[in-house]
This record gives sequence, C-alpha cells and structure tokens, in this order.
Amino acid sequence: MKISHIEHLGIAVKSIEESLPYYENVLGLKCYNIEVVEDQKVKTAFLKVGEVKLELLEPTSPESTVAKFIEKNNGRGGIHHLAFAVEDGVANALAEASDKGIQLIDKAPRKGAENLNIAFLHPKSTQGVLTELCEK
Ligand code: CMX
Repeated sequence: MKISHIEHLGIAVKSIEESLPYYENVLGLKCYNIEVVEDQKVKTAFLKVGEVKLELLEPTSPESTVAKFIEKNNGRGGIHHLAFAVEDGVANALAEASDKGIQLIDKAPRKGAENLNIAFLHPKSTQGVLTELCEK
C-alpha cells in the first residue's frame, strides 16, 4: 500500500465539552467540526495541527467501543487509534493487508467522519495500535 501521511490521531475522551478547553485554550488549537457518527456510536470533534488532524471521540452510548476503551483505561481517555491516508485506495490496502495475514475489522471500505472512505485493522495484528486506513 502507499501511505502518504498520517491523516489523524483518534483520542478517546469522556466529554468533548470538557476536553476542548485544554486543546483550544492551552494548546491554542481550533476545533473546526463536530459531528456524530451514528453507526460508530461516537461524537467527534476535529482540530488541525499543521496537516495532521486530531479527532476527539466521545462515546454516545455505553455500548460504544470507545466507552469500553475508556472503561478499560480506568475511566480515562487516551490515544485510541492512528489513521493513515492511503493513496492507492482503501480497498487495495485492505486486500494487501489481508494477504499479509493482518486481521481486518472492516472487510470493505465504509463511510466514516468527514465523509472519508475508511477501514480499521485489528490492534491484535497491528502491534497493539488500532489502525485506520482512509481516503477522500
Ligand atoms: N487500541 C489498542 N487495543 C485495543 C483498542 C484500541 N483502541 N481497543 C481495544 N483494544 C484491545 C483490547 O484491550 C483487547 O485486548 P485484550 O484481549 O488483550 O484484553 C482487544 O483489543 C479486544 O478488545 P475487546 O474489548 O474484546 O473488543 P472491543 O469490543 O473493545 O473492540 C475493536 C475492539 C478494536 C475491535 C473495536 O474497538 C473496533 O472495532 N474498532 C474499530 C471501530 C472504531 O474504533 N470506531 C470508533 C471510532 C470511529 C471513528 O473514528 O469515526
């Protein structure tokens, strides 16, 4: 696969409202978009750091995988996933990853936040880091 850059870092938070003042008032970043991704049971807030984005992820339901992640992390948020932009398509990248023995969470690309085509690779086969592949 051909990765061009880190598209975003996903950060789990208990509350976007409570977390944003740190990112905006201390780090001086600006939130430019807040969006609910219904099927993932998360509310997302995006901030830009140069060309890379931060995606704050707040669970919208106790069944959200992000709620589980926070619970497992003793009730604290933290870095949740790393998202790479792929130049030659998410479908190609998934096929290649699968051929190389990587466990896919998504067997085919689907729509994620900001209307990107996305797919996740399982952290058990990506050296412990939940990995997202994205394309515009
Ligand atoms: N990073 C690294 N490891 C993680 C993880 C994460 N974010 N989330 C879970 N794990 C680990 C768990 O600690 C667990 O490890 P052990 O078996 O050693 O305890 C293992 O993965 C399985 O965890 P689980 O609790 O059985 O499974 P979950 O129901 O929590 O699901 C995962 C884990 C990765 C399959 C799920 O989070 C998933 O499908 N993620 C992809 C979708 C997603 O993250 N959506 C939210 C963001 C959406 C967006 O960006 O728009």
